[in-house]
Amino acid sequence: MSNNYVPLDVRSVLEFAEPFLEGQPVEASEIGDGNLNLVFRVRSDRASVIVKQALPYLRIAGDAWPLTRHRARIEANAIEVHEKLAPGLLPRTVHFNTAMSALVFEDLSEHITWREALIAAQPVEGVAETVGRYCAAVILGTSDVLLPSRQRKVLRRDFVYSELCLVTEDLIFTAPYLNAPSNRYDPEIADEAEALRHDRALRSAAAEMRFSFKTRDEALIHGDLHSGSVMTRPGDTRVIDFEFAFFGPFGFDPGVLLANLALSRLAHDAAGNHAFSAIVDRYAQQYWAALAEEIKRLWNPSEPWHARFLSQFLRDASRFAGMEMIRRIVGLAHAKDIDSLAQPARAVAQHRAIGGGRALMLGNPVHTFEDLWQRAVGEDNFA
Ligand code: SR1
Ligand code: MG
Repeated sequence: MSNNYVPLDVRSVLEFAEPFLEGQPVEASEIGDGNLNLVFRVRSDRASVIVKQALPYLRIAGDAWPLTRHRARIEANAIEVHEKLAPGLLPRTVHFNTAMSALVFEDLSEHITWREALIAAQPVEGVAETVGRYCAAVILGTSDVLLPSRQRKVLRRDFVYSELCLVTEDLIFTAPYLNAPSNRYDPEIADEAEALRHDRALRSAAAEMRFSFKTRDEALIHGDLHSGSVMTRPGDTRVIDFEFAFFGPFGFDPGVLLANLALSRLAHDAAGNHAFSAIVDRYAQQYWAALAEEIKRLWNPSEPWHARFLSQFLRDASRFAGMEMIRRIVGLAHAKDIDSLAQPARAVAQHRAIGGGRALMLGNPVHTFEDLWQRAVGEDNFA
């Protein structure tokens, strides 16, 4: 990696973005969520672009958690693969600068993240189905189901098990079940958070899922497909943020996505916004139905393995969903959907999320999407 790297700021990014912008850059603002990277919007009087730059540390944890900037290269490589399989569903990449670990993208200035729309109870039609089709296309299209073995093995070599995979391993599968310094939780649920560490069945399920995450290199997955990794406006939805991409298990992306929808649903329930809860239920159902439908469309529907493949996929997704729900309550990175609630609603939603996560991880295998969803958001789960 080149030594010519310097972190950009709102002044230096003007010069950096100039070649990619119609007109003279006049203004830049930092718009990132603060977890990992610097993200700037740079404007001229006629146009705007987004510049995303990797920092040499995990921003949310401060410079005490160093990370290489290689994730920018992983993101650029994954975008290349995923946009061929799901054309039009990613932002257009304008440029990748290796030395600066920076990507320049088209500015989706009229879009907001799906998480923001969910928090604001703003319905956006079509988003769930689009994300379902995206998942089916990239999961099947980079797996041995559709990609010829030799091509797949060549592609596999470009995606190492990266440092960000280690971050996921730690934050999702390990830290919530230990007294880890990175954990964060409200005092109102401290007893429940601490009980996770003494729950042998749950710790064993988490260890098993961590092993799956590390060893099942089934498809080139997104690796961090929560509702903040989706940008939407009426009629147009795009998937963003590919730095966590790696060859991993089929069920991980759908599990993470469904978990984040479940957390939104629990937040709206706790706030008494039942009309929007019903909309989130519909999104979750539409997401899974679109994914299953697209799998059928892409794969020979008379393939005898098809039905068993889908059931196994759903079971896999349900267990990863359980892990994601728990870590977004007691781990380092929380779901704003729930954290933005005032008490006591926040603790109610957190309690139900831990219960939903446990039910998904410890219950009998789910058979239908409805089983999965009922466990994730049901009122009668144990916590
Ligand atoms: C790396 S910081 C914490 C979280 O933010 C990312 O979006 C991933 O979800 C990660 O676990
Ligand atoms: Mg992200």
